[in-house]
Amino acid sequence: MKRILTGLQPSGELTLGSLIGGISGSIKYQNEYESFVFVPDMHAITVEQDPNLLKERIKKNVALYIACGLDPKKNTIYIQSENLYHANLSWILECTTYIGEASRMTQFKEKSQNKKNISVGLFTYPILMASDILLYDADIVPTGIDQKQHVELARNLAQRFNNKYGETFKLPEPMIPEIGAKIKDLQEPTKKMSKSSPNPKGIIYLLDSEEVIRKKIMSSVTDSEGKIYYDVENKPGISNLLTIYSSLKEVSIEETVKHFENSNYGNLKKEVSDIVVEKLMEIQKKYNEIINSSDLDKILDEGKNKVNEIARIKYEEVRKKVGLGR
Ligand code: ATP
Ligand code: LTN
Repeated sequence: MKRILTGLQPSGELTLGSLIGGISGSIKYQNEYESFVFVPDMHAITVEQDPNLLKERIKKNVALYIACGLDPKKNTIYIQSENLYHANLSWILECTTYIGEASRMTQFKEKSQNKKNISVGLFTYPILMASDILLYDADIVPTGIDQKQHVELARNLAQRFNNKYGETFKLPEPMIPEIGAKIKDLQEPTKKMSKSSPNPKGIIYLLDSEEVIRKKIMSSVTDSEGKIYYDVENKPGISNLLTIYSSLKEVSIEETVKHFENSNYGNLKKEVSDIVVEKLMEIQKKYNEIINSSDLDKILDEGKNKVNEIARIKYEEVRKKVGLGR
């Protein structure tokens, strides 16, 4: 069975975008593949974090993923920093990476723009990500389009290492979702709905109350044309609402547009609010059960023990090939 692996950063409160574009990939394929899902908490500290908040969010996010439908029986769920081999392999891969290729990572350029005191970790973070992937011989890595270049780097590093030291790593493939690839901010619908964005009015958090969800959707930015059709360029607000509806109802955009053909913006917003509320209330109910039970620690301990053993074997093979130690 092929192995699928993804990491979801605990860098903020999870949003409707994280659900539709992020975690849904692993949920969709959990029956077809052997699935590994982890919290890359070491990636989170490449930028400033409040230690208490970070700790709280790590468990909260795992509980939310499970509440969203990630089945702990079908997925190995773990926390990156609870497995020391990620950082160890990352060092060996850093020594395999050229400064030139690391400097081409567009996400670093974006994230470091107009910022002071940028950490070296933010620069080398794609190499740690390569380690996350290569340690487990992942075949497929589902991520957003923004992460594709990093998966390609992992592939190149694996190839380079294999050429030099003999067959060691599997070459991973990125997998980018088509529909719902980008859920946009409700106030600025040309921008991604981002959990790290400063304006909460445009973002639906998975733990928002019903009242807040309805308020945010009813006051979302649209346009003055009054007609409902899908056109991301010219009607970003309406198209975003249609995408949210279509993703949560699991119907095509064409069917969604047809459903709202003779409707008005008020009605569209009301129906989108209804479906978002229905989904999120269901998720919140499950979340409250999970976060208050001891199951979560059990799941994370099992995940930790399993991946430590897999990673140990891979790391020892690599260490030996490179000539480290006695
Ligand atoms: P953010 O920029 O919101 O802080 P991120 O994309 O950097 O989030 P993650 O939460 O780790 O970080 O992303 C998990 C996955 O969810 C990624 O594959 C990402 O592309 C996807 N994702 C996040 N937000 C959205 C969105 N609004 N629409 C679609 N996919 C998204
Ligand atoms: N860089 C990713 C999170 C991430 C990841 C990974 C995803 C860290 N390691 C390994 C897939 C595989 C992000 O910022 N979304």
